[in-house]
Amino acid sequence: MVFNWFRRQFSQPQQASSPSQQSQEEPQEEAAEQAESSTEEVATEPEASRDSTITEENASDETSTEATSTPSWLQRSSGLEKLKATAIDDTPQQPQAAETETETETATPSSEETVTVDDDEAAWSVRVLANQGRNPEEIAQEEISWLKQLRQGLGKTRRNFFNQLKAVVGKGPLNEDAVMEIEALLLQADVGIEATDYIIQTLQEKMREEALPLDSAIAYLKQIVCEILERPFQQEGTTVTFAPEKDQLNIWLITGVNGSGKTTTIGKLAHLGQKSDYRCLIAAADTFRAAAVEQIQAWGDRANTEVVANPGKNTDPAAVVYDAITKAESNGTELLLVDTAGRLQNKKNLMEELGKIRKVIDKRAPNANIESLLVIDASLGQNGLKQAEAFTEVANLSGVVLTKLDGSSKGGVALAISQQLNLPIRFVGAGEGLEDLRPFSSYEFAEALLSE
Ligand SMILES: Nc1nc2c(ncn2[C@@H]2O[C@H](COP(=O)(O)OP(=O)(O)OP(=O)(O)O)[C@@H](O)[C@H]2O)c(=O)[nH]1
Ligand SMILES: [Mg+2]
Repeated sequence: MVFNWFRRQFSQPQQASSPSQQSQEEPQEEAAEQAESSTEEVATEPEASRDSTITEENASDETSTEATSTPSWLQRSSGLEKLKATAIDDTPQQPQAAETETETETATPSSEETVTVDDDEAAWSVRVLANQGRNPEEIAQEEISWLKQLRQGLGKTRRNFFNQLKAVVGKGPLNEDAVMEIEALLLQADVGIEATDYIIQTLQEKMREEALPLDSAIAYLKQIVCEILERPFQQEGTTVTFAPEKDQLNIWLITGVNGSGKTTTIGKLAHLGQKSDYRCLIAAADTFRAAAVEQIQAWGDRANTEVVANPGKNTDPAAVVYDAITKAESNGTELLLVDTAGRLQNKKNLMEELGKIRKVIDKRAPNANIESLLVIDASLGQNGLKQAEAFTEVANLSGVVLTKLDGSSKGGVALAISQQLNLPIRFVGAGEGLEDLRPFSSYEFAEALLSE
């Protein structure tokens, strides 16, 4: 059975309720308890029997003598021993079940045979997955690797934030001065004024009720962060899961300013699509830059996906898209990814060209599921947001892909996007490789940004 990465089960956006209405002491999620209990089992295991890396095949042999609910690779992990010691009560509000369970959702990613939980970050990844109700049996190396990567990408911001926060709250429970210092930290992390104001106000309301020690302050901050990130998903007509429909044509138009990571994102999406068993096709509609066709062709080769292109001079990008839709219809393509030229939002003629591409798609494929994603380079901070309005107007945006979270980005821009643009973040990129892009999960992002 093929694992559909687009429909990967993760914690769903909470219903619109303010963190200030929610208790910190909510009962632990069942799966989190399971993870916790597996930690206890790990802790009681003799040291000598622990390997950090074993194959799934070996693992299944072991389960008969171990507790049945926890795979032996998880029980044996030395990294997991530390979970119990480091765990704070930061479990989110009851994560809900996945939106719609399909056959593919329950499958396990299976590109690698070996499951390794050999360090704190892998252990952290397992805990984050278990907290979302994931059965440890279903967790695979690929998901652990991705979460580690996300956490590493946000590592600098997280460490800065924690060290400074510790210094602030080391003096005692949070007070007004401490809140002001947290405000400065948030602004430095690119969270933006609007989201920072909201966070600070919500924190202050909470503090009027009770003084917060560090652990509770962090747990509460995570709730606020999740609430902000999830708000755009609660608009009418916005789905939580962002997956192409099987056996239908889905067209995703990828837009953004120069160098934001559009072409790279298309390559990664095509790869994710192929892995998730969709028939994919790429339209090379960046006809502006001489080397653009070659570049997307190279990504197509890497992702094992055909590219429709017209390498001639002064080719009309809308004509390429037209041809690509014709091809997609004739060969049963399910996911057509349209690469476009980078353009500044204030370049009128280029924006008009993009508007024309969108119109051709709408007209030529009225029955397709059409989505339009703005690729934003996270390392640009607030500057990356200025483009959005103009792109929304001409391309009718339905979401954002946030790239380069592994670089010098501070990560907080995700909050600014959600608060200021009210567009759902659909994917995050954290690296230049084929595997370095995954669907966005607000819970995982908040954990990666704010877990010590
Ligand atoms: N570190 C890192 N680099 C990335 C990521 N995504 C893209 N890049 C790099 O950013 C640069 C620009 O990426 P492209 O995909 O060519 O960007 P583009 O938006 O298609 O650029 P134009 O077509 O010129 O507008 C390349 O060097 C990519 O390798 C990412 O998530 N992390
Ligand atoms: Mg490009």
